[in-house]
Amino acid sequence: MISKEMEATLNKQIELECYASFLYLSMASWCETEGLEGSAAFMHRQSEEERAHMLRIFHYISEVDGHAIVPAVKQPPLKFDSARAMFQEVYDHEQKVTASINKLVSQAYKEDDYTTLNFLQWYVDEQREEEALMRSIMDKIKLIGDGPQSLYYIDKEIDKINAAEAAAEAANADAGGA
Ligand code: OFO
Repeated sequence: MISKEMEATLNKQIELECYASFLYLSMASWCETEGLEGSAAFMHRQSEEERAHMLRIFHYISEVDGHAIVPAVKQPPLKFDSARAMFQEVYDHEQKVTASINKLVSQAYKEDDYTTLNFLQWYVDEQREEEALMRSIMDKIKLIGDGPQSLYYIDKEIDKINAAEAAAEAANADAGGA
């Protein structure tokens, strides 16, 4: 059983994760229109991950006898100025998600809600990884540059990251991990 306040804050987090899933799906679609196939595949993967993040909270709320709420659909941007601007937006959004998770953690502490605190630990780790990943992409873009001639190379780099992520996930699944 969680407090009504905690239920409301967790439902807000569902909204944020759901928006991230739609935002990254919209980015995937834009990448496809720009011929950035590696980046499109990467964004599709990110979008799926965010949906999984949303569902994890959804099931948790139900498990602790709360009411998980499906949020209203907010349309994300359809176009982006450049690959660099798009990845910057991803990084900014992830930082916003991290700040929101941190607030949830502090609320769980204040309420002595150790079950939720324990549940949130997975998100704390996930956000650290996500931010590091996005920072490394931004660093690569800075190194390569984001002029029209550089786009091909940026996309290849993103494709490599995508392949590495897929391999890590497969290895994790084989090892019986989450
Ligand atoms: Fe779930 O917000 Fe990104 O990782």
